[in-house]
Amino acid sequence: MSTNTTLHDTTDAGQASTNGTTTTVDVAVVGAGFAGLYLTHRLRQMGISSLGFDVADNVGGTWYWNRYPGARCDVESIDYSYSFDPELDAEWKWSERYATQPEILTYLNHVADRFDLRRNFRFETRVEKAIWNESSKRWILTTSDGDDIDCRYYVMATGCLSVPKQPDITGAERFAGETYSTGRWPHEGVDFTGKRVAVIGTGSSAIQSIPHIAAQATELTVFQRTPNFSIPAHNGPPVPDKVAEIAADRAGYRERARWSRAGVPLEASEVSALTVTLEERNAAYEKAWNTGGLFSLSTQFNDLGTNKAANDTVSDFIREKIAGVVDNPETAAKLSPYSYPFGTKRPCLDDNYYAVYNQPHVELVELRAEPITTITEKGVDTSDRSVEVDALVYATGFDAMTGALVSVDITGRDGLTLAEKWSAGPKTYLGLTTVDFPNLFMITGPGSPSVLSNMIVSIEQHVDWICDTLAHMTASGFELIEPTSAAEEAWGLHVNDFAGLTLFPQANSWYMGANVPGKPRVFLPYVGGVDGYRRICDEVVERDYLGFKLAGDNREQLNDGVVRELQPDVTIMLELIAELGMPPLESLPVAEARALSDAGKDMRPPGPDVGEIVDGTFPGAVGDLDYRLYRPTSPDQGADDQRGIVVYYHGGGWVLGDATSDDPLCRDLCDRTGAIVISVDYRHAPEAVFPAASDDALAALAWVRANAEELGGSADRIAVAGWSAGANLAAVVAQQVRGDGQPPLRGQALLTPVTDGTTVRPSMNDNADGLMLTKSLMDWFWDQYTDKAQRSDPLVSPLLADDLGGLPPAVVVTCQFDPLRDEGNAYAQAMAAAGNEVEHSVARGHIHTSVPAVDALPTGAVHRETIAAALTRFLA
Ligand code: N01
Repeated sequence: MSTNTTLHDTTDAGQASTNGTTTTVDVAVVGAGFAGLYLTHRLRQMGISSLGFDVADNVGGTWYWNRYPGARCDVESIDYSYSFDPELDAEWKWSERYATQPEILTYLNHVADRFDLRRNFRFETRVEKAIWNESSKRWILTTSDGDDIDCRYYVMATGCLSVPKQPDITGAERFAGETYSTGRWPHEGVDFTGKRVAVIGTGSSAIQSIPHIAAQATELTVFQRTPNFSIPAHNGPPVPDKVAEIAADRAGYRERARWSRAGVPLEASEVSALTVTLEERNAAYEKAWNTGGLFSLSTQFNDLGTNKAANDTVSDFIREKIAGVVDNPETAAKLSPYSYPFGTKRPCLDDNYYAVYNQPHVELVELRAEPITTITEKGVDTSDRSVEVDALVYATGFDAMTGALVSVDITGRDGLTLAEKWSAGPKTYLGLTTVDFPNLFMITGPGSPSVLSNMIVSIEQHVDWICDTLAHMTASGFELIEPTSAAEEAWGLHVNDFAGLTLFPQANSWYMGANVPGKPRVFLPYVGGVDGYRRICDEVVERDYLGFKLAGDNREQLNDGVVRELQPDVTIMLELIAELGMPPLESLPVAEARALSDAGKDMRPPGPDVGEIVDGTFPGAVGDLDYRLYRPTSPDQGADDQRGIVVYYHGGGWVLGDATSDDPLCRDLCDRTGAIVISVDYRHAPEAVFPAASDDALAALAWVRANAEELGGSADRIAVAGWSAGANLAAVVAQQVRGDGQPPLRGQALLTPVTDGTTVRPSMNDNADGLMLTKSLMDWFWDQYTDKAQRSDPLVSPLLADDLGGLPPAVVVTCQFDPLRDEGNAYAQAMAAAGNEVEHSVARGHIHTSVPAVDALPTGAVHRETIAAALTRFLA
């Protein structure tokens, strides 16, 4: 076969051609584990030639190497198996709920035999280097046997936990006894009978192997740096109910797994752990504990992964279990994790792990109290003692997710190496591809659900996506694919934004790269779920490879763009609201629109507690109006012991809402600033049209100024604030009271303000639909409140005032996907240009209604803090 092998070379499907020391092939694959085997099978089915490489002498990947005693899968084997071939799936019977390593390896060998996959692999061969050749548009790989591989596509199917972490302990090389690493266990096994053994590490590998080592060794010393949460596996035969469920509808079960959150069909709770009684909670945990399994405890409530207080309840439950099993209370305390929330480091599944410490020949050394000073010829020295041993077992984990990818010296375009590109953390598009490395694919790479999911489901999804992409490219005359920088950058932000919604970043885990000294601390997997992620990958294809450049001899396609730009919690909220199927407000009579808008108040979180809430009335421009005052609990920061006051105007397009409608936001502002917040009502349109609202807004300020001391605040320290139409009123008031002889306003805080009734700016059309505040709703608000002729009046369009000088300092927050974004931005810029002090930020990924959604949308908090910090400064 010549170098111009085509993708549809079905006559020689799956075969590479060799010429001297260069082998030419369409796809080179590194790794003969679950991913490499399935990829090879699919490529052969498609008639695409492939050649795989593995350092091992046979298939198996991570299951080839991890042969330590007790090694098992921690996802039930029925789930942790291929689904691509229904006959294979139906025929294979697992003997245990959690298969042992030998059984999983037997399964992979069976798959390799059944589909005759080994002939596409070179074993005992390491890919050492890979260099992109820009002129031939091909990868050139150098292998340990001296051959070069010339390939169009290069796929790293190298697994996420395949490169053991080097022992980073002083003196490791000095030890004269037997040394083992759980991740590279001898094939012939190890007999510890009659030996003194040390195990360093207490992750999954240690927790699985320790009971087995203890059963043989005369003395076992376990060196623990961080205790782990471990759950009983309750291993046994496969769970009969589950076996029956799958047998009844195998295809349906597998499909549910593909569209589940973790790659395993599970019932998700919709209940917060904090809304049930202690008894109900513990009954749920007890049942889960007795069921066993990785997901049993974590799925009992919906907020264990996102709310620390909720998480404390399950963490306490496990700590009590540990105390109940381990006889010595001091040892139990050492085994109890406190430094991170449950689930933020991968929990372990065990078989009588904690009970091992009741055996007299097993000792736990807590390294936080007595660190290892050095390994010696005879054993381990800590700050307090020397422990002599015959054998030393390193169960110290892996350079996870990126280690295997950068262990090959991969050089992309312009001499850039992958290690250099990722020196501050991995950058990928979808965890599948990376800019400047065309035609390189990663299976379950960083930025994909990978290790947070059932790996087999995620592997199959990636292999299918890659193969379908190759088929599309061939059919369309493309032979080069590479993500765009914008798509990659935005994907990184999205992955990070999602992780930030969870407790994961609170742990120093291998998920964060924190277990390897010097590795950047970045959350590596994608936490948005197998289902959400699959939807995104499918959408990228449906939108014609959004975020990718494709090229062939005669054509090019650049479809730059970002697949997920909204903050993940905003997306979830929009999906939930869409499910409610509410009519557009502007399609309703005003009274019904108000009723519908008010109904939402009961569904939202209440916001933080404040010291005191007082409801009352004040004289508006033509009659009494309501106010609600929020008094903080925090001590006053003011020099004269009187608090600053924020006069707050609610949102609602001059039509909806009242003094209580932004209650959570007012509580939040009060709590964050320590100021008194007074939410004042104003008359609404269409009953009271322009300029009724701004007249009342001015009257409210006058009343607060006149009664500041009585209200507990200072007339010298007043700021105005508002959201949306309320921010419009705050801006108007700030202009109107310039130089009125009263103490000047200390500041103005404008959240997504309406500023200009005459101009349609790009954001009004870009964000016209579907994001809560729509263009048609905004038009409706304007029509209720003003005649078209009135809309250039600065009393409703503050941006159009002739003079913007001499205004109080301002903080302006606008939202990226808000129809009002550009007029808010323009007002901030115009105020700054007129010489005012202005702090302006654009809330990335937010919509008009998301920043006020206190406690419902955690990603809005940072922007509320921006406003609160500015107000605090203004009022100081
Ligand atoms: O590795 P780990 P693992 N001095 O990183 C400690 C999968 N897996 O091989 O936490 C002293 O979890 C380290 O301490 P600390 C599974 O996803 C699955 O056990 O960094 N101690 C930790 O205690 C799992 O999560 C299965 O403070 C040192 C331990 O070594 C992942 O693989 C079975 C140290 C490493 O724990 C990794 O598990 C096995 C030092 N210098 C693995 N360096 C199943 O399917 C590290 N440690 C069941």
